[in-house]
Amino acid sequence: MAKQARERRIIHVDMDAFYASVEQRDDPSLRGKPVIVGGKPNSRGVVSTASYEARKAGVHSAMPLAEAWRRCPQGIFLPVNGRKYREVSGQIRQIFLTYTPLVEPLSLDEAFLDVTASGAIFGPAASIGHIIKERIQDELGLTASVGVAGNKFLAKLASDLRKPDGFVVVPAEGVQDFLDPLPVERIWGVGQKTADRLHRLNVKTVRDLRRLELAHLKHLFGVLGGQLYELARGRDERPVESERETKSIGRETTFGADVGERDFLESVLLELACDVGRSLRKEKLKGRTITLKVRYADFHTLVRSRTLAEGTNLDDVIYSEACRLFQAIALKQPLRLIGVSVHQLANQEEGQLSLFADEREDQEHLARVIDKVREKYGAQSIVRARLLGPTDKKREATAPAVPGGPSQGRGLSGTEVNGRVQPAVRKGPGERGNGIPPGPE
Ligand code: DCP
Ligand code: MG
Repeated sequence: MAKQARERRIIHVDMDAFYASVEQRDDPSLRGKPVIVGGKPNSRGVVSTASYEARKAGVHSAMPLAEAWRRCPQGIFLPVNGRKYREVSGQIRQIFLTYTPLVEPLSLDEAFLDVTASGAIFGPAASIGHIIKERIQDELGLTASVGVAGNKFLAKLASDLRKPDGFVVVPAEGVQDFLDPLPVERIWGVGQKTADRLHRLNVKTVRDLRRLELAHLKHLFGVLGGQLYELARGRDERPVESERETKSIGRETTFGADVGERDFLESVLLELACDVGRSLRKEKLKGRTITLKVRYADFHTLVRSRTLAEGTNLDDVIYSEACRLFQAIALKQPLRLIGVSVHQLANQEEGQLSLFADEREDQEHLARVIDKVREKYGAQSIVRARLLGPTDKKREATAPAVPGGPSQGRGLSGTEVNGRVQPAVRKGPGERGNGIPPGPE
């Protein structure tokens, strides 16, 4: 095993049936019952999560609610209370931070902790993991599954192995025994397609996978092949990346009159994405989660996020991800607001993977040059062709002006931070929040 993997001590914590467990905790009459969080059974949405009782009936996250109802008619269907789950998530985070500042949240209910340096004060990583699990139970009335290992890959596998209420420690000398019997699907990066190809080679378990040589794996799967080779041996050197104090950077626009034309809305998205990219570069930050927010004419608000493998501060990447999220949203009514934000921020030098590094560096260099030109000659000195389209006229006519920024007169109405709008605060990093990535509304 790699030296670093043996020396580091990483804990992965993942709450059990998170949203449903919070609901069961707060309403004892729901305990032991099949609780399905996501909305009304006859509505068009999907299941956010289901209690383990409902899972027995075959209900799972992302399943249409109508299907969940068919499978589990006795289920208790509840709406998603994003605010409450975010609050609990913040309380869990506070427990983590007692033991290490190196906490990397992956979602509201899941985080990696690097406790390598915490041993002198708090004892071995396994004890810290155990105490965290107990504190979550005692102080918050919820169960968590915890994995403790020498790296992120193994710790996450471990926390998932005995869910719910699991506690699994992978000792440095037991890594291969732990990994070998697991199916290849458990390995990070192995989706259905890769699994099918491996199965055709008669590779079903990690033990089978270790029979394949590095060159062969690379030949078969390219970069992923090299990764599979390493992971099959329990090697993973990705650092735990704690968030900076600045939690998110975002821009949003409220229109003077509601807008239903996609083309126009996409051009607004481009402008917002460029603004967010510029702010990130100015702060020397990159973010991994791109979030799109839309508010319909009736004030119903949707928030959709996508997390990238690597952080970015490039306008094009932010724009294309925001657009992709936007295209998946039905424009059932015109919009009164649209916004883009970037979360999971880290210093731009941190956490770089080498994939496509050259191309990315070129793009980043170009973006910095453009920022400098704009700084010197004004924001309109370089404008994207798309933003010079006929829609520009309409925007001038429909949107209220906010003074003092490059988008003056174009309806940018504020900076959105952690789901809240700060009117007339035009730029700069987000406020200091609790570090929780955005959850569903
Ligand atoms: N979630 C969601 N939509 C999904 C998946 C998850 O809204 N498609 C929300 C609801 C979950 C929470 O995120 O409660 C955490 O996701 P997990 O994948 O960790 O699932 P659970 O915590 O619900 O269950 P598990 O015990 O399997 O971790
Ligand atoms: Mg969970």
